[in-house]
Amino acid sequence: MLQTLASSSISALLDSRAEGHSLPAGLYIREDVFEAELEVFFRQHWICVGVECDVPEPGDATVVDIGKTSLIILRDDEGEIRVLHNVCRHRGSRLLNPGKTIISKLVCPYHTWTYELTGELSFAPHMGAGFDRECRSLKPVTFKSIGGLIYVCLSDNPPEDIDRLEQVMAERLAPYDIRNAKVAHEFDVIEQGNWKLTMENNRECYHCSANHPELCVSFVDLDFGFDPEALSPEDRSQAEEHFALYARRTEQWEADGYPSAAVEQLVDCATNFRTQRLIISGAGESQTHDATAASSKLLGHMTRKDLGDTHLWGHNSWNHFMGDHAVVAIVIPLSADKTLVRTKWLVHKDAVEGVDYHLQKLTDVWLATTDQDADLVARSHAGIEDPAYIPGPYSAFSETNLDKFATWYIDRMRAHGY
Ligand code: 3BY
Ligand code: FES
Ligand code: FE
Repeated sequence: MLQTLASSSISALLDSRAEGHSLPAGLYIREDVFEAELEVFFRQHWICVGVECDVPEPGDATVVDIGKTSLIILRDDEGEIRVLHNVCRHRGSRLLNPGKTIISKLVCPYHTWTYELTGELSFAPHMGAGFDRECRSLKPVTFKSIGGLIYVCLSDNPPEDIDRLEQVMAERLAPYDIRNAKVAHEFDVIEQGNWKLTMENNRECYHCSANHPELCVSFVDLDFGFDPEALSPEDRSQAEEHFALYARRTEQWEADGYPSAAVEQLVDCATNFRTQRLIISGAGESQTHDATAASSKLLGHMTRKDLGDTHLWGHNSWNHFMGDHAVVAIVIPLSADKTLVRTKWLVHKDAVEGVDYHLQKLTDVWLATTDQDADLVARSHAGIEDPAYIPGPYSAFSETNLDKFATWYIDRMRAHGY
């Protein structure tokens, strides 16, 4: 009963989670839990909200909404990225609507207060002689661009352990030059499920062979638990084979100057991430229907197609950086049972559609995968809403990262007073 009862405290729900098991239902379905999570995980932690190449030219702007907060990401006249709150300093009106636009100044539709692309207020009619424009700039948002991925933190005390992510990924992402890539395609889906189910689903490939025929052409599962005690003899020998293969490929890539070994910060931390250069199966080049590159112009300064897939997760994103293109997925919770998953496909900025790449080959694997995952998340959420749901055990073979996610989730809720 405790798992759903509206009267039990969030703290009691957190207490009731059994180690090695999925979370109690209330943590996935209750609106009060959802509101608490928006504050803890989407304001007090760093979140990924976009890529620099969403706004490639001065005057390009895009609006991203997270809960009641609306952010303007833009490129100013000097070519610098700015992230500003989408709240007029007069009486609070929204300045821009959601989505992408091109602007020379930010003009509030209400009473035409006008801001430069830096956020400075340059025009405010009829405000009288004593009015000080200088203290009415748009509020800036704390952000970092890590290799072209834009992370924001809405807290006054952003967690400092984003430094490790920055230090590791700046080097790993440099050859892909994501800052100067082009967004070839973007696709939004609203999954009918809780954001944690979206993230859990992404952190395992236990479901892949039964659900992702297109992705399985190129994707090799990455999460094989390696606690020999916990594994059956069959799983143990499969895990040993997997680790041996990874050890060989990783050693070769690293000898060639491409950092590849797994780096993870998944528990006992605020900023949750994991990266590893993954092996691509079959033709080995890219996540396409036949595992060959979709774009003949490689990303950034890449000269090889055989460098696998630099994989990166955060708690609201997952990314795959391959020789010819990258897939960036950003997760924004909308309500306890609705989650926006925004997927972007990036190619070299000079790659021409129809010449260097075809949109269908570029996007079809992840469009299919995204659709399949949306269905799985909806099924999972619906089952968890059923009073018959009881948290079930994670596989020690292929779901160890889910257990780490649940542990991190509970620790972070506790760290923020729950
Ligand atoms: O991290 C990813 O994007 C993959 C794809 C399928 C499941 N997941 C591990
Ligand atoms: Fe923006 Fe008045 S609310 S100008
Ligand atoms: Fe999936």
